[in-house]
Amino acid sequence: MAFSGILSESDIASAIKNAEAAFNYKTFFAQSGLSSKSQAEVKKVFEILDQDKSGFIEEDELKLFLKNFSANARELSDAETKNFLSAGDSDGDGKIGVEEFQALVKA
Ligand SMILES: [Ca+2]
Repeated sequence: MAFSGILSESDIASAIKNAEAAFNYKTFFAQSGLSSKSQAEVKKVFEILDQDKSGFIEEDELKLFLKNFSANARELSDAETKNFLSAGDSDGDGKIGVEEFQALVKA
């Protein structure tokens, strides 16, 4: 899987299961183990989430956030996506860059 060598499959499975009812990025980052990873590892995860390799995670990519971790996971709702985006987008350009993502994961 995409995150092998970075995150454990069982941690990802619990994080996904917990996000089924309601998604909270802080909870997800903690349960998946991402919040305890190095900046370099977090950057690798960012590069996977940036599906079109634009250098930014845009709103449409954020909506599919959980699907990167499990193909069967649900899409985020519009409200969850907007909440996630506004939490990470500290310079207000409407997308999340790698440094913003690293800061959000460690917040
Ligand atoms: Ca992108």
